[in-house]
Amino acid sequence: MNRQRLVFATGNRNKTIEFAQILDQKRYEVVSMKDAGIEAEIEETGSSFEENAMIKARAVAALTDAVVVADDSGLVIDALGGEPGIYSSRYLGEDTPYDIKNQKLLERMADVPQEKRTACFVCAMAAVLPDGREFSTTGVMEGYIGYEAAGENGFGYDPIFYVEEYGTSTAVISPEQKNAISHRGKALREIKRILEELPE
Ligand code: ITT
Repeated sequence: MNRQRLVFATGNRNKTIEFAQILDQKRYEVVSMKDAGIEAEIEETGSSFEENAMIKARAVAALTDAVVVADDSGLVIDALGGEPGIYSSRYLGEDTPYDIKNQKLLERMADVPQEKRTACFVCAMAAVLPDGREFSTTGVMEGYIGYEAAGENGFGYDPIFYVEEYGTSTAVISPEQKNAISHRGKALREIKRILEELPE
């Protein structure tokens, strides 16, 4: 069996490590863009998570003979018309600390009653093969925006995103507990299944 090189198209090192851990290592050698010597500033110009994931995957696939996987994710808050959505990392500025972003969202949600505080995390994954075939998957984690930030685990918007399963935020539960129910975990397991079932 030939081990195939797979480039994970992200600037986020944690995403590459997580992906390498879940994929069959005997079949795919997962490398970051940096390790593959690929430098690309890709503009996320799509109007959905799926479009943005595919834009990233195609852009990197044009620069390599490897399999390329990319993802795009974010937080969708119903009471705010879907904000921050595909602009999650750019919300209030790319370099603004997340405690400030989270505080701002809590303020905007201050008068929203419990039953209208629904939200979800979405993750779209796109894969482009050297022969041009394309695949994509989407994972969703349903929850609601709490009234205060809680927890130190996770990253980004986790402290204000609460799940019914645990009655607390995804920054309180363990990484394993989050991974089992998360948008990224779901999209990842689905793209893993597709990649591992491809005929060699
Ligand atoms: P790349 O674009 O280089 O992959 P990125 O970290 O900017 O890296 P995204 O474009 O997918 O990744 O942006 C994800 C945004 O959504 C980011 O601002 C996160 O804070 C937020 N987000 C996504 N998944 C999350 C999670 O599980 N917990 C908390 N916040 C999350």
